[in-house]
Amino acid sequence: VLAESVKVGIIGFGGIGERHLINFLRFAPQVVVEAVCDPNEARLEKAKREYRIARLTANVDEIFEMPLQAVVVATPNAIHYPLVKRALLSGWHVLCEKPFTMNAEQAEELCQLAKERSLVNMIAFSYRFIPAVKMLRSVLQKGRIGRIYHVRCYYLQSWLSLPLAPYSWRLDVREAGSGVLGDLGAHVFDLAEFLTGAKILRVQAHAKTFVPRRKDPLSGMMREVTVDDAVAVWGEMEGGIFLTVEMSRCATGRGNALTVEVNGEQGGFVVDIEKPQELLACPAPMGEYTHFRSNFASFPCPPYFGTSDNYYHQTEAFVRALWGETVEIPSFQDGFRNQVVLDSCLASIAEGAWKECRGSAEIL
Ligand code: SOE
Repeated sequence: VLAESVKVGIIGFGGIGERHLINFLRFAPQVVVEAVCDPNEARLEKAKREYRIARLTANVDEIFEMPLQAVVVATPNAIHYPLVKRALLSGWHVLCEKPFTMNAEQAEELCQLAKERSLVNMIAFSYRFIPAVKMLRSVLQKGRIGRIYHVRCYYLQSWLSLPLAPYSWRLDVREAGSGVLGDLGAHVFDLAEFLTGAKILRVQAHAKTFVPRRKDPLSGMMREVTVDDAVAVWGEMEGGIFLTVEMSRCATGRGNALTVEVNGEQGGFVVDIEKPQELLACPAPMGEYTHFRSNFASFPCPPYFGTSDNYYHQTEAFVRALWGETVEIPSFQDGFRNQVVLDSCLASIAEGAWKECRGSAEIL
């Protein structure tokens, strides 16, 4: 799409915004992070001091007056939709953080807008770029493991285990949309569909908030937590796949533990992102030798599946797409699909019932 030097802006310069920036630096001078926007002056100061970013602003309106070709939206979830919309209307290519939007209607609108304008559109489903994920996808695409019975996932973190852990925007339903469901579930549901190529058809979800009030470090006041701390989901996927998922930010002892296990007629596999370059596998002929002990063996991922730096590979994919290369990226359509599943989980939590994940047909 773009030949010479691409000028990129980053909106939202928290931890993940900075990580995007660091990775873009590896593609300089063909890609230049021209502008950073964040309401927090200290963060802007950091962008200036440590990365020598030319244009800094706390006013989001100003960024839309700048001469950019692409933008990363790495803000709290609720403002993804208005910012991505403005970016697309400005004719900019977009990499948006997950979860894409606050509901599937918003996601569908952005999807169509990006399509109409033929703009590169990507969602930061960063774990697609883990070597073991790529390897398992390749194995499953070859179809040699026959029918898939189970996709079993957990995504566990512990940063909210302590009741004294501070309040943040991630705990406000108006800013985040949900808790672990959108934050961690977005990755899990994307991986379940990406790995198997099967869609999640219906879900039943159960949520829990363990710590209902936390201290806001900005005001010093206690604030109500309006999102979930933990969510369990089970579901039915295409092909009769039995999906089970557990997610928590109160899983004491866990750092960023995301695993996906797939059990099929002719083999079983486990991806553990804390060991990004190995795939546990039990190929069919070995399956009958379990004898009440699991017999997975570890297979190293070949170098062509990339390094363990999945965020770098994510940026690389976006940059290649900007350069007009044919590269498979998680698109806004994938973000829309994901949003349909998240919406169905939220409805299931609210109503205590199974919910269909409809909406895939309209635009896919
Ligand atoms: C915080 O929970 C967080 O940084 C998420 O927002 C990421 O998407 C996840 O991959 C790691 O944890």
